[in-house]
Amino acid sequence: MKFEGKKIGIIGLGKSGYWASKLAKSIDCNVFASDSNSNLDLSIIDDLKNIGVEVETGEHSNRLLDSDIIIKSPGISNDIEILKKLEKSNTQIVSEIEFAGMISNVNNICITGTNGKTTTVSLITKILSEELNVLKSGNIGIPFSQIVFEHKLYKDNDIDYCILELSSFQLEHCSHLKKEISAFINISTDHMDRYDNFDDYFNTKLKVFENSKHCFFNNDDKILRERMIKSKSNKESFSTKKEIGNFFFKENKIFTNDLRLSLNVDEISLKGVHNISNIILAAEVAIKVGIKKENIFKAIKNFNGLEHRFEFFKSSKGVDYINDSKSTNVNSTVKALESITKNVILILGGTPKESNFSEILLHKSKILKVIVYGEARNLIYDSLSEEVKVFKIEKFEDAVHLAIKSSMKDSIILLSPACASFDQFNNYEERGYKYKDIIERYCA
Ligand code: UMA
Repeated sequence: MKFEGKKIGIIGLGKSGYWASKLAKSIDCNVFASDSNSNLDLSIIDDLKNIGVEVETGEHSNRLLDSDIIIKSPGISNDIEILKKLEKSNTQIVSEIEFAGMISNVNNICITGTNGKTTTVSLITKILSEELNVLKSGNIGIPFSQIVFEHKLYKDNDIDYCILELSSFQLEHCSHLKKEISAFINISTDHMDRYDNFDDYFNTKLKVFENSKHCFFNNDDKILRERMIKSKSNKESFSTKKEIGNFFFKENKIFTNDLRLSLNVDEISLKGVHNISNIILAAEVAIKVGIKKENIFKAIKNFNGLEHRFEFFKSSKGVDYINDSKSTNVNSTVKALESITKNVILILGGTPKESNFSEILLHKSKILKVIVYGEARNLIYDSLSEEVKVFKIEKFEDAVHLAIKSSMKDSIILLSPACASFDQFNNYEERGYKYKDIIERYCA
């Protein structure tokens, strides 16, 4: 598509809208960017105005209706008034990812799923970097438009692959993005405030497979497996079991199927049984692009895992501390519990995204006590208190102090909140840092 001279309307001026504006301007489009917030950071507005982008804040005016193409930021719901008007007038609406993909000429590897996307994308990036020139981008926190703009991915370039983490939000209004490889790593309920029902959420994620040469789904995920079989999909699957793919997991080791190489999980810093599946997918993707098996295992061994994701960060006086603040849904907390055998003091709470927490009780035998905090505390108390000891606390800090006070030798304090952080923090990172700070001070 020829973009030069086109009128581009951008909705939302967070990271995605800012970089999409810069990218659109760099290819000589007329750019009008609009954000409903009237208190945006002035340096962002000045920066865009200086390169000739027109900016409005505090509303989405009808001026957007005069656009040839609209680029929508992922966090913006499709229900807002201006988007309804734009749809009525048949204006083309694309996601920021779709827009950057229309301009770039790089090969994409796209990963979606409910939990573990960022870890998997980071691990794939690490493994492929052994032999290739790759970049990571997307929901991981680096807009695709930024990568395309900064590395001029529309001209000749030396980038072999861009590894994109795609959220369901980013897959909306995204139907043409070309992919060399795509993978759907798991599915459980999330973002029900945005979608009408689970199927709506699932089908949006399924779009990851559109325009993709190789498609992988996780055969060990019951829902994914059943739905793929039903749809008679001819997609490839990956699994921790021997019958499928090039790698398998047995007796604490990851093996190549020819049994030539193996890697003991105790040698890997990335912890958690749920991550075995992510490691195997990363290895399958690496095989597909021709990375040597020796280099795959070397990179897995050297990968340190990510902060706030099942992060074992401290061991002191016989107590282990795990920061899993990124766990913002019930399924993710259940996965964390699967990786621990006993004596857990579990901190749950924050802003609830679901109403039923009872799946956590699958692991009740490992739980010494649960401490619930914040907005979700009554909801979680009602779900769990008949079967495990639950203590209700309002403030996060007090909940962490209570967990410390209740601990004894051999206990594990696990922050895996199963809720968003927004009632008491700006984001899950802030919550994770607060947790680590309280514990570091206590242990000092
Ligand atoms: N805004 C409007 N109109 C509205 C609503 C909001 O103009 O009606 C404006 C806000 O004032 C704000 C901007 O839109 O200035 C925010 O846009 P955004 O929410 O899309 O945020 P970005 O900064 O562009 O970040 C987005 C992703 N955010 C969301 O999907 C909510 C980031 O994922 C992603 O890292 C980034 O693009 C780069 O690709 C974050 C996230 O929470 C980490 N993702 C969800 C998740 O992981 O669960 C999906």
